[in-house]
Amino acid sequence: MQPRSGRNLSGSRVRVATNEGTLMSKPSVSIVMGSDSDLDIMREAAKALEDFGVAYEIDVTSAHRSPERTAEFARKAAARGIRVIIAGAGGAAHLAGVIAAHTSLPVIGVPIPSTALNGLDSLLATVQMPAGIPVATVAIGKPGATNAGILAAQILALGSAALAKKLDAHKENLANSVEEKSKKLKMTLGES
Ligand code: RP5
Repeated sequence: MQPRSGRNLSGSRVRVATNEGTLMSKPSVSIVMGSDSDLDIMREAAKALEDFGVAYEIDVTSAHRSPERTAEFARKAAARGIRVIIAGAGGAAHLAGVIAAHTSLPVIGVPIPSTALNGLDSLLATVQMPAGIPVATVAIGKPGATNAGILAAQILALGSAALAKKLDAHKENLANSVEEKSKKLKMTLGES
């Protein structure tokens, strides 16, 4: 894998692991969030992409506070080589939906639990899209952000056998970890 560099939210350069394939040689996933206060959760999507060697970019844009910036980002993303967009927002979470309205790229929405309603508001705002403009909405918070990263990798894997292989290995690792837990549990309970 070739390490590449990108920029994090504070503008510092970060190293991003990439694959040899064309799809992975420059950021093919864009992670955006409504506020820098969402970063703690959205970082999990970035980590998942790093685990699979998928290059990504990450930034802040808001459906409400910077509507022009958000629309421009969405309209230009495909031409820049982005293949999947992951959008996280909290509260009246319209970011993923607004982005989906301006692009035909697949958009994955991550509901952020950032208000007194603990993410139920964000979940409903993100998932309840009108027919015609899909947003693939994942679970609230960190598990959802992780799954957003994995789902983005799965979409890209349709065109990359190497990435598909990594995703298969991921599933095997999960199954193995359950076997380990089962053995441990039985030992704890004195059954083996
Ligand atoms: C949303 O409002 C953001 O996605 C964030 O989850 C929430 C709070 O934003 P800040 O007030 O912390 O900037 O638009």
